[in-house]
Amino acid sequence: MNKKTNLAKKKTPISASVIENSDLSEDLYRHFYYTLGRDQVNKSQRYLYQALALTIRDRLVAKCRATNQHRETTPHKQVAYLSLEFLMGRALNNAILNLDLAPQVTQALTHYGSELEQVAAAEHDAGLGNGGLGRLAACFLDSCATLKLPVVGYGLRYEYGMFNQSLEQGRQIEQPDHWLHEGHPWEIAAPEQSQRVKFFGHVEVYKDKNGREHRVWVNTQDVLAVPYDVPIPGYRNDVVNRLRLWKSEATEEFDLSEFNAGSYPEAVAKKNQAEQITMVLYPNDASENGKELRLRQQYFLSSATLQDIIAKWVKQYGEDFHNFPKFHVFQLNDTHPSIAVAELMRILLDDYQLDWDKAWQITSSTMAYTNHTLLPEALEKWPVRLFERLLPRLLEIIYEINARFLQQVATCWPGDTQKQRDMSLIEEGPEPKVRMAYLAIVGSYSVNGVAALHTELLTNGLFKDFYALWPERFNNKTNGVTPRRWLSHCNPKLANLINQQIGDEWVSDFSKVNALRAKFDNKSLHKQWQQVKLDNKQALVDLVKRETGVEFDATMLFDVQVKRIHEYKRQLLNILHVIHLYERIREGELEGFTPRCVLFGGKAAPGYFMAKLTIRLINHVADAINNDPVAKPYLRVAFLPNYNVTAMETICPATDLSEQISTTGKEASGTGNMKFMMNGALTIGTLDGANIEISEAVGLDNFFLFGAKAEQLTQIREHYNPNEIIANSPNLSRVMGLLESGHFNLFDPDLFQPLINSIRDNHDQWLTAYDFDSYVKAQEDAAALYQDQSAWTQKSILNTAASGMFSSDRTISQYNNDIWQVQAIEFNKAQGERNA
Ligand code: B1H
Repeated sequence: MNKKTNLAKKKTPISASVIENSDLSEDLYRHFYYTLGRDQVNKSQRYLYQALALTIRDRLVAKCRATNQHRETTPHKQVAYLSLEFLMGRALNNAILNLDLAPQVTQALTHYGSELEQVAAAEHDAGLGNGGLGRLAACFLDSCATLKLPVVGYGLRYEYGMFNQSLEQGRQIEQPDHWLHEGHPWEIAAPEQSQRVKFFGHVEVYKDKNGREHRVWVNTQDVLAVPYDVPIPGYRNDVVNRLRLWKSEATEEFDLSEFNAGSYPEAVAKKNQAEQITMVLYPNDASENGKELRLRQQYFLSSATLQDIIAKWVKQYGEDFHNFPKFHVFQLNDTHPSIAVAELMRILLDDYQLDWDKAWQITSSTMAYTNHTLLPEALEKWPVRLFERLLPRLLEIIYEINARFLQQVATCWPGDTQKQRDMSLIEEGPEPKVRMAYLAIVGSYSVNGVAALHTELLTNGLFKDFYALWPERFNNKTNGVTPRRWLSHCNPKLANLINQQIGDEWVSDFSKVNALRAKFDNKSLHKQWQQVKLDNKQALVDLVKRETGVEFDATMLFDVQVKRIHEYKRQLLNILHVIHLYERIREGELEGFTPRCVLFGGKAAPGYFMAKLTIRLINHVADAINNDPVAKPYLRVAFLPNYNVTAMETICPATDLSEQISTTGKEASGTGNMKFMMNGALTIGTLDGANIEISEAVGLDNFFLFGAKAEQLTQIREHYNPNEIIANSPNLSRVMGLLESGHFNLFDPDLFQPLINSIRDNHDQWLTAYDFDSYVKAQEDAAALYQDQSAWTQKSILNTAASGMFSSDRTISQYNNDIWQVQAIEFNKAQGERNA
């Protein structure tokens, strides 16, 4: 049967093939001219971008529908990945890469005298995340689609994403990121699938005619959750998964009741209150949020998502939930959506009248929790009082979960009441609090950390009592990043070179990159490898010049630290080393000096004083050095404002030396470290997070290791005396001398005193002084090696070659094998034809 008659017989209203086979140039013109109503006069890059995005979206929608249908109609298990953050960055180039449309797009744009690079630059980053945790969720979605796994991301459609950062006299200034301002062509709203989410109110108890007690949550103030779907294309495999982002809106009757009472303005004000929920992303990365609105966001996401999935279940299977765990897994991205545990219980108990044991069996065999941090300030605890007011029914359920759980604790540790207090979901004290991580552990069948060391510290530290109770529940899933965005797309020159050397299968099977290893000593490859790096460095030189005015020199060593600004990440240690290099220059200690450009980038949480002061210090030091003609041939320093996903796409291909220098035990994994490694940077780092696995994969000969080890920490902290360390270290004394002399804050005495004090404090958690000398030594090794370009290039190639295991495809395969156990989507013949 030929395709035409086949389609005609099935009466497919509009087939995917119509779109796929239609001419991309014509579609682009149609969207530009008709959908957007533009003509040649106003052919700004922005409209061209929008028209192109819509053109590509047409092609995604068809595949997305086929994938959805498969997911919803075939009786297979699926995963919902719940996350308060999805740091997607730009979508256009990613879609073009994954659908293999670059040649057609380039051709189509010639009619407008435009190039893809300029058009793509008109897209705003979707910055719906803070840092690593949000970007990990985005990489995971790419890998799930590429591995054809039926996984749907669920998040919030924040009106304002991560703030835009600018600098004024070295200070961070935050500006709102109204990323939706010019529209978001990738999303498709599905208002008919909206859900109602309840807040406030109280619980009433009544008995039915059988004498059974029912608890009803009444007098609530409801908010509507409206879904917006964003397509997530797999790499050249016809699968297009979905990211569903919820927007909060006021319910209609809410408005109406007020309106009837004659209070129109009040009604509109309430509407604002409802819409506030998804107004803005909290920019606090791994530190305290604690605000009521944040808890509202968390419940809003959890409730809307669970209701959505349950509604579909009921439509398909009726109210029999017996098999629900065979078909659904909820992966909780940190504790942020962990209220889902109590919410699923509420839905099953209150909306579908399941008994407690049945509901608990279903809940605790569908939830899985990923922990991303050990930092105490990031461990979520919500005041019981807040819960009582905002989510009274959920608090009752949490109390009941806790009561039953504590019986288990009592059985396991008879008579040990301290153990019960330690493990209780409720922290006692003047202001009792719900410990969200404990709720997540108790309610999940899997708990994982994000790197080997991190998981070890969870099981024998933070969660050791829970590990003793349920060892089988705990597992490690070392993070990864997608090689599509973080190598193919962002570093096309290196990707081409790798293709020439080993073929292109690495793009979807990144373990294959290991084949490069055999060529690490190939001299002609060295030359090409160096040329690619030089070209990429030139692109970064241009970016740095444009954004900061500082002139980098592509022949110097590029030393880069870009990530959130946090004390534990120790940007302060890095800038102390920069001051040390400056002192060497000033003192004429130039023997063996390797000229270098040091780049910093990253945002500080708006209320994080020490992080903001660190940004000022970096900028003051940079100014002093960049304005000193003596330093110019040897050292240049810049702070790139507004570091984001798109900036990283230019930064990581151009980096020689990747700074991963957190205090041991503090960085759960890190993922920037992996992006740099893939792109052939060498790492200078501590044995922290995934650095450990990186150094093992590439070998310590190809990694600049320094700093205290995890097992030494307790002892070091016990006798820590930084002033003595400073006094005994000529280098550190000299650096502190210059810093304390006010050289970098001539007009603002004492400006940097809080930073100085922190270094000199016996209780300095970050051990800056302790690690300084070994850091300087590792930096000297790196500088010396850089002077032997052939040796450096060997190690650069070996780093890329050894980065195979840091693909998020590997990570996701492990999530699937060990936790989810869902089957890859295989379109059956009919679906395949519909999709063809
Ligand atoms: C990570 C966070 C985080 N861990 C709270 N925890 C947030 C916590 O807005 N909040 O309230 C936001 C983010 N983020 C990071 O996760 C770790 O620090 C990294 O080491 C890790 O690589 C990343 C992904 O696992």
